[in-house]
Amino acid sequence: MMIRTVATTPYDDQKPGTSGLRKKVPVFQQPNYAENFIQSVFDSLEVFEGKTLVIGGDGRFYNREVIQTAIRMAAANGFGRAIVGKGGILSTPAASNVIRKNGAFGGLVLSASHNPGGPNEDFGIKYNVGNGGPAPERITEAVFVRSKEIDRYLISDAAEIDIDDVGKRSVEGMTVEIIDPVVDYAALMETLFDFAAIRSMFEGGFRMAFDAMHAVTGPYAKEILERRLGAPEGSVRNFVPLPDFGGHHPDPNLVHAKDLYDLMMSDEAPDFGAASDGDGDRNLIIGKGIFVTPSDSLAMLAANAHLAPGYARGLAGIARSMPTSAAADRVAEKLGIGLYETPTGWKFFGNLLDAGKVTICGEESAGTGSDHVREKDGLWAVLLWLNILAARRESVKQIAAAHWAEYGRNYYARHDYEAVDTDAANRLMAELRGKLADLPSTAVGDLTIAFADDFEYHDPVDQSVSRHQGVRIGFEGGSRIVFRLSGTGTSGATLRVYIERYESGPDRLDLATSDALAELVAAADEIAGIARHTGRTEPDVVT
Ligand code: VG1
Ligand code: CO
Repeated sequence: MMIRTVATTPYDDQKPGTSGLRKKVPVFQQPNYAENFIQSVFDSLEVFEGKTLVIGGDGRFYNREVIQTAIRMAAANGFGRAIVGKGGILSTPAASNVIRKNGAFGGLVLSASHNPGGPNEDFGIKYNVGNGGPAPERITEAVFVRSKEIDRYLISDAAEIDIDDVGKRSVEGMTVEIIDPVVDYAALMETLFDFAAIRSMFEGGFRMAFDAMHAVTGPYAKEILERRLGAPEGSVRNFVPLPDFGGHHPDPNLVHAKDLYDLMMSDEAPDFGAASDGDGDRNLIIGKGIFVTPSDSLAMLAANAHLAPGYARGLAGIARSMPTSAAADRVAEKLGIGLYETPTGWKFFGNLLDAGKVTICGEESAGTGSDHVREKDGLWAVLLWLNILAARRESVKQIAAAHWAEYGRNYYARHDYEAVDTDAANRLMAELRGKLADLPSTAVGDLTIAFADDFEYHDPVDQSVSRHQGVRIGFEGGSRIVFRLSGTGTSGATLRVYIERYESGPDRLDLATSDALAELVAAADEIAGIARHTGRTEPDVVT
């Protein structure tokens, strides 16, 4: 075995986005592409000599190759120990837990999350820091700077490392510990939730369908839901992780988890339906006959969290990303706790969680989580819902109706325009930003604009400032439209338009979302010129 210093030349496109570096597999397969990025990460960190690095991924195509590379590079760069999920598998929240539990220096999570996988689809690499959460912007910016000047990387020429058997090996003096990816995570869940109560609910005939979408949560859900909680075999579907996710997008929304949605709306619907994404950090919640928007789910989970043992002490505060609806704000207000509004991306919650300012966090993009790890956590959200259902002995529909009656309802939808021409998308945003000052007080149809700004976040813990995080248009009466460009896509640009309207009248809690939002949808096009700039008259995905 020998450590080699390999000369390389920089790539200019290794800028981490909302959640790490994501590119098409053929881009990652270019000579030294993954190596350059991993070395740029290592070169941007403080001293880690002898420390522990966690390595895992969501099992997608190219995962195993990069796991091998990452282990060899970690050894060559001086890490003392690598903890690797068996088969190269660790869900994102499980990786976060392994980092925290072992006091690791950090971790590499190989995933492109909800993006499709396969030889011509997406791959990704993300670095997480010692608190278990995604690296803050200060680090991701340093990585990008480094990636543009890198001229060498260090790698061991060790032969292929066995990652398929639990146990310890050694590479260049670095210990490689292959661990079961599920055990620690399942144990953590048992400390948070009333497994006995959920188990007896299943014994009483409660039924659920969990769609793992052929992605990483399959083995986790099988173990926790079927083996430990006693859900009948077959409750977890599509549970075998596949490198191409069976050719589907492992994105738990109403488009890509349509089979589950159709089941939950049918006469054969079980009591509860849920799904998770490629790397296990997102969740979709559907009750019998009712889809719960992620924004509403955050609010309902926050309002009921005290019913689970892990949160019986109450919540310190709630954080949500800016485009997420204000439903959680009303819960925070009632509980008399803080509500924090952050930019899109889980990395912005880390400081608030570390400082003990918040207990629960959420994003409209199907991400919910708490201070148990520093990532959003799909199965955690499913288990908290199950715990609440077991404690309240009511249906999802009843819980939602009671919630809306108490707090009012934030009708909400996100419209995505995918693979839009990048220049056209940038022009749309630039034009919008250019006229923000003129918008307040102007009328759009029957609506009047109350405020218009470009969201800027001042982190209350480390005082860092993040600018240009999305254009917000607020209307008199409380409705809101947000425009921003995605930072996770790999082809062209994705324009996201987030639309929200609040209603509290008892006779206005049961509208169809599309009807409730129709006027705002028209206003969004009028204000931003979506069709004019992009040539699109309909969104590709509505969630
Ligand atoms: C999207 C979501 C964001 C989420 C991010 C990573 O980012 O909007 O809320 O945190 O994906 O999720 P963007 O920049 O495309 O809007 V995951 O589950 O893809 O790691
Ligand atoms: Co994800």
